[in-house]
Amino acid sequence: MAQYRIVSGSVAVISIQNPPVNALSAAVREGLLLSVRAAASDPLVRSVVISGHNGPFCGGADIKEFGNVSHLESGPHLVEIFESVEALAKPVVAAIEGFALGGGLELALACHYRFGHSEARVGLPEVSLGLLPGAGGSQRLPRLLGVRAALDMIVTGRHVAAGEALKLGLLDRLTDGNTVDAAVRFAQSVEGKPLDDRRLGNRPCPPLENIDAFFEEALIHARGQARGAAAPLACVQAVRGAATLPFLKGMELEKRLMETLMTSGQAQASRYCFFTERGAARWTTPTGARWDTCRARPISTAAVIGLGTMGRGITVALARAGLSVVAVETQEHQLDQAQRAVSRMLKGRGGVSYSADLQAAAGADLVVEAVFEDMAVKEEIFKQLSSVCKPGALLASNTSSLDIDRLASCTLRPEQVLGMHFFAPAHVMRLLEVVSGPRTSPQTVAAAMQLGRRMGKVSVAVGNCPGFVGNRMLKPYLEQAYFLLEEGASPELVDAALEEFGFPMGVFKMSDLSGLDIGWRVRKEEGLTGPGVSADQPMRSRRGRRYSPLGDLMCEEGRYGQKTGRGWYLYDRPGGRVARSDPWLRSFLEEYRARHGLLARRIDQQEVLERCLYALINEGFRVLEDGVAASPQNIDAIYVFGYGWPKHRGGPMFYAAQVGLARVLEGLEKYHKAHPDSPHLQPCSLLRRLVASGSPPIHKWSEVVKGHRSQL
Ligand code: T1G
Repeated sequence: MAQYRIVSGSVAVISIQNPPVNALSAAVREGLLLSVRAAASDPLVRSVVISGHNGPFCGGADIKEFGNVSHLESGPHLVEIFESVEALAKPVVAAIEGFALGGGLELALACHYRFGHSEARVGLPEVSLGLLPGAGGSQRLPRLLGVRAALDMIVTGRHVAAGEALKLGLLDRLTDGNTVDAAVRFAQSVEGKPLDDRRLGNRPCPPLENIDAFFEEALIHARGQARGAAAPLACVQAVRGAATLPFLKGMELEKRLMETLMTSGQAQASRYCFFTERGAARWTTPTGARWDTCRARPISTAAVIGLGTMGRGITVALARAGLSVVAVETQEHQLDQAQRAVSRMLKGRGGVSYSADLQAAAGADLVVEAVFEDMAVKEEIFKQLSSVCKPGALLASNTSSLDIDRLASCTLRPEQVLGMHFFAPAHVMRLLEVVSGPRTSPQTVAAAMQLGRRMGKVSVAVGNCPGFVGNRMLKPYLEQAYFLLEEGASPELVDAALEEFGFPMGVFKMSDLSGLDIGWRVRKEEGLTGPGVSADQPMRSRRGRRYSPLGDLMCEEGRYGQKTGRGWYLYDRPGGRVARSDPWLRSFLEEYRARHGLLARRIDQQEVLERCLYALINEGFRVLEDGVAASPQNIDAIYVFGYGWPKHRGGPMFYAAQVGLARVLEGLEKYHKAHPDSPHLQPCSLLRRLVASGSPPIHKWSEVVKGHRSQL
């Protein structure tokens, strides 16, 4: 787990061995400490180089050990090991290739010198796991870089490329060659030199002006970074300790803060997110074969049909992944605009050609249709693509909810038809729902999943139903928010509750951003809106279930949201971003309630959260029951990476488990009793079965779902 060898007569090279990322497991920690002690006591050794075996230096502490106290307690602690490294009387040089992250960078900070490959990257991403650098990083980094630069790295958790790290003083030397060889030569060159000023633990933190004001500001900024998250605040406190306390006192503070975070529900949720992101890629077919064992068709060329906002983003995402892309738009003016927009987003990078003729898609390995969300228009395009495109070409639709199998029926190649549902902006948002219809082949899904990974997406394979998974679950969430307005809440109250929970944007601000008219168009297509409602269907019910026409009425007033400068909030101009309360809305809601005999009542934030989130979670159980998602973890990956669900809350299904399934069931029963005309509040039978079977942990839910038809 830590290889030890002597090279060039006097240099001990300690190589961390724990593929794939050389994580600091108990065995590695054991081996590392023994090797450091061996180097200290070996009279032949005059200097030491620490490296990572087979590429990466070290990906940090072994996350798989967290939450497993016996593992964490077994083997020496990182703090103890790093103290031994720093105290060594012989120079220790870190040879960093690939990455040095978390505890890996903290190890490098305990070394006296840091040598990096020019392609390497370093960082302290613990905050994204709901933690803080807990092995001296919060105390050593400020002493090396100064408080500002160190705080930025620790609170954001960002990876820093080697060039920047050199400029910051985080790395002492860079090399394009073999990092270990270069580090060995460097180690020899510093043998016998004094080490005291190389020991960061001995160094005072560089002074900072107006320290109280600085950290006050830093706390406000950290609070805004992830509402309700504890880790960013603890990071600020730890760095403040580095700036104001002696090293050992600062280390005690770091230890206390780390212990609090490590045992918190937020760290558990963030860790769960880390693994759900990676687990989603391990899609399995109904026969249990993993998609990455399916022979996936290689995709090197693509065509995008329709160059509106989504089509442009998809074009950029594909080009950035190295594909050559033909971007097709039949409307000339739209084509010109798109060409300029895409070139801007690609910053002049090539790989994209443009055409107004669908025929240009003939040679593509994959075609992504991204035209107007209208089934008739899409069906016509799939009919043409079926005859235009070469045999074997995959035909994907970016539709956000329409029936993939109906599109497949318009072609002679239904097994190569699928959905690739990108999220706006498509070149930024990480989620990709890969939608398979009943006739889509596993190879087709596998090809899309692999392409998604190449684009840096979190690809999740889902089944075919209205809204697939994400948008299907969003519907009851939005519906309950509208009902709460009818019952007395304001958009501000609802949004404040959801933003306090941790969403970057509440449901009404989100609607204003995406545009109220989008949902209005879908409801019109479904015959739900406005004057078309028949006499026996009063304004507030459709097909026997409660319906709120509030969104329709807002659209009839031309209040589409940011794009028209007015929606649930007021903006300073069309396209404005800053939401302000609109007095008009208050009287609009009062008149609406009076007209429909609705008596406004006081609604608290707890009810807002339960009504909106439990309705969404309940639909998630229905999605599992229908076999449209392969696991609760996949649902959570969809909501964290596509819908802004706060990572420190894990995802809707993880959150349900954390709240307690019995409590969610009880809440749904209470609200369904009060609102029997809202079937989304009626507890799903799978939830009942899980509670009846003792609310097993989330990774065991699939045993209760087993036997259900799977669409994957
Ligand atoms: N521990 C355990 N397993 C890890 C791991 C880690 N630190 N990092 C990755 N893996 C697994 C991962 O689950 C996957 O496994 C496989 O390695 C490949 O990962 C004391 C407390 C390093 C940039 O936050 O950012 O140090 O799914 O697909 O795309 O202060 O992994 O194949 O079974 O992501 O090449 C801090 C987390 C820990 C780094 C590589 N370190 N990892 O990306 O591969 S806390 C981190 C990453 C800490 C100290 C604190 C990335 C990567 P499987 P992958 P990749």
